[in-house]
Amino acid sequence: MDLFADRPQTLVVDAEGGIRYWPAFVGGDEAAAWFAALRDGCAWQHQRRPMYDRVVDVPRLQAWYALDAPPDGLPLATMLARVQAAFPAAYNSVGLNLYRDGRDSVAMHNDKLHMLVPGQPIALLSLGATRRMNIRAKAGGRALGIDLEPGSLLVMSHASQTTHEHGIPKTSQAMPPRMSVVFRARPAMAAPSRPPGQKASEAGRNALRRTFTPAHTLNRSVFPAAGRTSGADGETPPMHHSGMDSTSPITDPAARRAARRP
Ligand SMILES: O=C(O)CCC(=O)C(=O)O
Ligand SMILES: [Mn+2]
Repeated sequence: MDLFADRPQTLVVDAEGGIRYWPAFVGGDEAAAWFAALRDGCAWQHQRRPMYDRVVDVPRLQAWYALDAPPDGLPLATMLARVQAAFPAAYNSVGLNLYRDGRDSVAMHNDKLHMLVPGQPIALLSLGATRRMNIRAKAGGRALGIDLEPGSLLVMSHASQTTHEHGIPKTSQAMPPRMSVVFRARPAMAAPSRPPGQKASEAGRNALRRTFTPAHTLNRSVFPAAGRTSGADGETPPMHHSGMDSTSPITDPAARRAARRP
């Protein structure tokens, strides 16, 4: 039995709370129910973005919602209330990542600072399969590997995004789907907007659907494995897109290798 499962463990220390990991933040049954509801109910998108001289598929599915207008039928409001109770903050946006199998990943990155309200944390709930996250100080040194269990919560300070990078590497192990549900406080100009006259709930449901390829059009199976390539990518707030890129290219050759399909 993990004696520390019911309270947060500090992984990185800084003046804003650093990076904390709470393994059993919610129970297994609840985590499984949330996973199924979000897997089946989210408007999953399969994004493509330029990288160097190519356009690559982002190797995971993504969905985004404004928290002032979460769509009906998803457990996002309940999840937000649980996160708020433990780590109160001005969360107004949620981004979801669906890793269909071990070939899906997110390259080492920090979340975009200009898309975050200073001082406000990022709260990341994990559901589905356990996947390893690497956390590495930008100053150098060994990466810390943390297995993100279903029902766990990882809370990263805004400050930690200036000092550390994080990523989910690919794995050759057989891997069922895994999801992360990431609550953030976005600056007002970055929050998803809705056209005049559109109801908030409708805007939340349709948030940015129009700008991205719906996952179901790729249609290989329920969660298509088609077209996944490696590459630098990271958190992507599509509500703010001049092109499609959201992270700086990875220049470290080791990190680039790590981002490739095994
Ligand atoms: O899926 C994860 O645990 C990491 C996701 C992430 O880093 C992001 O969305 O920015
Ligand atoms: Mn991130």
